[in-house]
Amino acid sequence: MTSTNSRRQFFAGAAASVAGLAVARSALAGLPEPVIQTSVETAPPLVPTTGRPYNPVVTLNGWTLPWRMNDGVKEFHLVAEPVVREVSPGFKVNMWGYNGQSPGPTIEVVEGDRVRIFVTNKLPEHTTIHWHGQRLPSGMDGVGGLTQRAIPVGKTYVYEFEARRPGTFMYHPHADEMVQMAMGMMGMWVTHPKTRHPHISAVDRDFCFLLNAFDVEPGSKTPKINTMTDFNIWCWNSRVFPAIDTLNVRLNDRVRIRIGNLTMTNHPIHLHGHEFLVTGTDGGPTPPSTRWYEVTTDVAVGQMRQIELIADEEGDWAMHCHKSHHTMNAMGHDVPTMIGVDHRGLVKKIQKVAPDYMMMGERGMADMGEMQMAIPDNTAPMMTGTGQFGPLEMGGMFTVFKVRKDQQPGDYKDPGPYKFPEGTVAYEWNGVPPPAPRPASSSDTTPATAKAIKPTAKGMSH
Ligand SMILES: [Cu+2]
Repeated sequence: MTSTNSRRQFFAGAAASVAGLAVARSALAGLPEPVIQTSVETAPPLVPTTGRPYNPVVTLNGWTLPWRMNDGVKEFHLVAEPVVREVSPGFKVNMWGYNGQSPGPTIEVVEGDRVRIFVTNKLPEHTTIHWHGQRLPSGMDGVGGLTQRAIPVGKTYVYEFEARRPGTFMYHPHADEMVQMAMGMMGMWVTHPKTRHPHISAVDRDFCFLLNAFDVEPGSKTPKINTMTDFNIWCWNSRVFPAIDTLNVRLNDRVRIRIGNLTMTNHPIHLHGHEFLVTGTDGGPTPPSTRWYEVTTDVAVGQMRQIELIADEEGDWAMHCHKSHHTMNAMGHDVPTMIGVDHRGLVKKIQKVAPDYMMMGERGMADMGEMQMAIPDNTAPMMTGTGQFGPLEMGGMFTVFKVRKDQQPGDYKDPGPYKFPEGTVAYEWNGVPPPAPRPASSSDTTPATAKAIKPTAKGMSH
């Protein structure tokens, strides 16, 4: 640890001796050049050119942070800073993140790698980074006040440890945590096994993403940071459907999907058309004897889940959080249920006072997906997305797992809508209905009745 301590003193000294912009330059001299990325596209896997080889992951609507090798140590440079994230086209949110984005870049290393991470704080307040799930010296755990002094504004601190066990991890601040996570500060970390691991299979595609949530009032640009549970923007990597990229794979690929949850509630993640095994948790790869097949796995707050499957059914398969209000974008929750309400005549009366008034919801909410209602600037429609058969009426934590025969290995491009083979799509039935079977003895066709309790001027009476 002596090298870390002397470095820290060096940076503190350099920053104290020079003023203004020169401070930053001087303090950053000798650091790995920070790599900044602002594109919302899913970056192709970063194949390692230095260090030990591994099979890289693909971060949905994200990217992997390049590093430099310095005397056998992998050096990364994370810059904590305000960023603007396009959550979906036409909806940009002022967030805090790392290296130009929220979430920050994925960090990929190999089990046994010595890792040195420089963290420069360009936020308006102090921060730290906690390396969620890692085995490391206590002083590198990044808990402000407990294991280190928080990184002051404008300063660079160094974290240095060995990536001791393979698995899926996350990173996030442990200083003013509620605010900094509500603003989008988080990232993924993948430690690949150094050799064939008995509980880690080689896969053809390896995806990762974080579940995160924001509370952004429609029409505004900055998340409300004091929200406890009632968030309204449910994201995968700070994107919402249909702006979340699809997971595109080749028929019969073995696919791994790594999911971390840094929201304030759990998310049952559900995949259509395939069964999967949970092959890893926060604690690393699970022993095969403990695995069972599922189609939904609950990812609780602060947890990571790694699922694996053989993509052996061609098609467009929905993949989403099974809490149906998490597959919606910003919506008002204080709206009364209108199903079954006879409002004929009422709308005209209201429109005399408020000419733009529309009545919705009396037949369900599907109208929301069909009509292009005017919405405030800078927000995402509540139910949106269009497929080859019409509106999907989705939003938030939803995307499509696309399995295609002709998706080339290494090709992650969206192949477009699935071409359904003739005669394999649910169809309208136009025949003559057969007589409905009825029990021979029953002749009573009177509908059931219910007694209503009506309020009177005096109170309730029958
Ligand atoms: Cu959810």
